[in-house]
Amino acid sequence: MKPLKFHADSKLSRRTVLGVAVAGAALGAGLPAQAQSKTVLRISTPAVPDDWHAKMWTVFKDALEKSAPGEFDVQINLNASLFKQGTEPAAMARGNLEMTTVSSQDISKLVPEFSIFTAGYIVRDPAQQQKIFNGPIGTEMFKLVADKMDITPLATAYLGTRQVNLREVRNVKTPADLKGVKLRMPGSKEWLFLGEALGATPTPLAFGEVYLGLKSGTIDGQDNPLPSVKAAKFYEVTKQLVLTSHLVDGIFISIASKAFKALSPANQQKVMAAAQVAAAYNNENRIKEEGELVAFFKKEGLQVTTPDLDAFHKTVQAAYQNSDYAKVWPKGLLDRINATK
Ligand code: KDO
Repeated sequence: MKPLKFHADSKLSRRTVLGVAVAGAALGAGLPAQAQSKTVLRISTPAVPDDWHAKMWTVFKDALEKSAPGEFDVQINLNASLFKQGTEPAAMARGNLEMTTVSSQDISKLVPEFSIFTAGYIVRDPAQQQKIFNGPIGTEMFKLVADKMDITPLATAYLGTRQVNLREVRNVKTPADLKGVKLRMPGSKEWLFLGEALGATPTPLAFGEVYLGLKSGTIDGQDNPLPSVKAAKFYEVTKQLVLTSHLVDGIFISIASKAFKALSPANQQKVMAAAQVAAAYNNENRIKEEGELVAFFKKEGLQVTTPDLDAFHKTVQAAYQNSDYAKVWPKGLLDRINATK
């Protein structure tokens, strides 16, 4: 057997690689034919186990097992244990990963037109988000993704509406009040620009390092939707939530196009249907929980404040309109998004 090589930028552990080798040896040792022909779908996500977009992968796996019994081996890797946050699309392109949820920010690196969905205060609410991505705009934008990234988006999951979450209580009415605040953002320029547009000093950090960053004080705050603030326990190490509602965030359940094309048309349909069931499960639970969490955080002792939303809208929107991002937004797309009701 050839020695196994570790890929420089993957987080594949020795244990995982050896696991594959052992499984291979076991197959050779005579497992039933059906087990040998299972299609492996490796999933990697930074989501923590308690968050809805982590749990939705089990819903995906169960749905697929029901519609195509014994045909798929769905391997769910949470907490960025297989690939680092943001490196999943590259891993998919190399054939080292089959599925993930891709963010608009990660898509924008290769499809700059998509950056319209990274801008604050563009998408209004989760219902509009579903209409946008399940309608003609989604079809056009997902075609760009498939053409330029070799990945196929299957369903749109609502990640939630992002809010600012601070270590120490601060009087935040307008973006000017966030001046000098080291606000953790995920580590790409699209995310950092959002932090800057909010008036803060954006500081890049992977999701898995945020809890400790807040605890130790290397960052002053972070932004995430309320269900993630709960699931990742950020409320334990912060004192305030500022309800800026600056980004109605979405992530796209996606599969590497090569892996998708290798499936029979019937199984393509089943994978797509399972992704949609998973997204619906996430969306329903997340929307419900978002409505309940302010009470929970108050009970936990956090101050929950609402800033001057008009001031935030104006400042953030102006920052994007005057940026290079807006220059590559397809002509008329903003109007079409606004007209989606
Ligand atoms: C985050 O790092 O703040 C973020 O919310 C960004 C999202 O695109 C997504 O990667 C998410 O983290 C993870 O799934 C963890 O919830």
